[in-house]
Amino acid sequence: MHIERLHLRLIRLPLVAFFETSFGRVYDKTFILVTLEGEGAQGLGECVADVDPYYSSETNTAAWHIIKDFLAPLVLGRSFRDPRHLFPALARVRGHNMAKAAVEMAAWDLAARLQNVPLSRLLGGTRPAIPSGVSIGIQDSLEQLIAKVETELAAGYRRIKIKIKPGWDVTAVEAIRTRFGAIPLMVDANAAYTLGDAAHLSTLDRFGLMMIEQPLDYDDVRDHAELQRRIATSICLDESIHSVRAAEEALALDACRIINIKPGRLGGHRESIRVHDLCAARQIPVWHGGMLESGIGRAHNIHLASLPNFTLPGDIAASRRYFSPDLIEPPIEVSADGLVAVPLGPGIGVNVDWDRVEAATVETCEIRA
Ligand code: NPQ
Ligand code: MG
Repeated sequence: MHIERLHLRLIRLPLVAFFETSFGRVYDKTFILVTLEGEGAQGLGECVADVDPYYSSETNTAAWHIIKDFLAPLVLGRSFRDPRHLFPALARVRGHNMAKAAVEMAAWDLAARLQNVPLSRLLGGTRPAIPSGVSIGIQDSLEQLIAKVETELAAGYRRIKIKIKPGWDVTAVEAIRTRFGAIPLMVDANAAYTLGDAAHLSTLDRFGLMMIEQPLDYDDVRDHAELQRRIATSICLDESIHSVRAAEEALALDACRIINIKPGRLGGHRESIRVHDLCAARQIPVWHGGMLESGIGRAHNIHLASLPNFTLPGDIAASRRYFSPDLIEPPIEVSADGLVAVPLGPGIGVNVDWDRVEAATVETCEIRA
């Protein structure tokens, strides 16, 4: 695959409802869409960096600079026999995994289109549909939270995740258990606690949660290992798993029993597959996280989540939970039994509505070999 042109678009889309985590509330989503062109075809990648460096250190402004000034020169005018060769070709640039992932994933889409196969085939996907869960943000009241859970269960989603923070944790979980009983339920703290909160976090043990996601600091492994020794609920790591090596260290230290895979955080599909395979070899289940992606990034996630060790329902829900309309037509839907079908067309296999993309674009940049 010869890469001849790279195009960047900064896109802003309103969210259908605000989304609040322990690090803040957002009303819209701004992201970079990367197009790679070569041999008469195009591949698309969506950068999951945010406006603010609050989930991770990466931002859209930083990613734009890194892609334009450092990653583009490493791929333009070059030929790659296999999209697996992209990530190593970007290794001179330290960090910036979300910027790298956007370029790497566009190359995977381009490779799959050139071979006229669905992306899942190239990635090693084995399942025609994936189990879907939802991530419900912090609400203004317990009544609103209960109403949201009710809506999502009725839609068929296979597990509920709620965002927690100090002051919105035990009471929220208790309210859900009281109203809905033994539904598949988990919590995500986005690093809002410290090891000093271990006794408090252990009070969640009585609720039989599937897991608690990233309770401690965003780059911590050691304290999570200590916390896992002190609580019964399984820890799942998200933010801390930024590389294959970080995953190896977390598993070696028993810092978690489950891992959340996000290709943006790991540098793309190749590194995600490596973490997937590492976990499979150690009987550690994985699931696919979400970053409020548009239908383009969401489609990439669906293809990746079709690999066999993504056994737990992921944060990959229907388009309509986030964007109305989405950038793709038809949008991604969930079936009444909580499954999302893996697209069958070439590449990511979704149909982009370019008029909507144009209307939502606030800045562009084109670079040629
Ligand atoms: C998580 N996502 O698992 C993330 C956090 C998150 C669906 O829970 C803009 C960019 C907004 C990135 C909101 C879900 C975001 C974001 C939440 C990431 O921790
Ligand atoms: Mg998370």
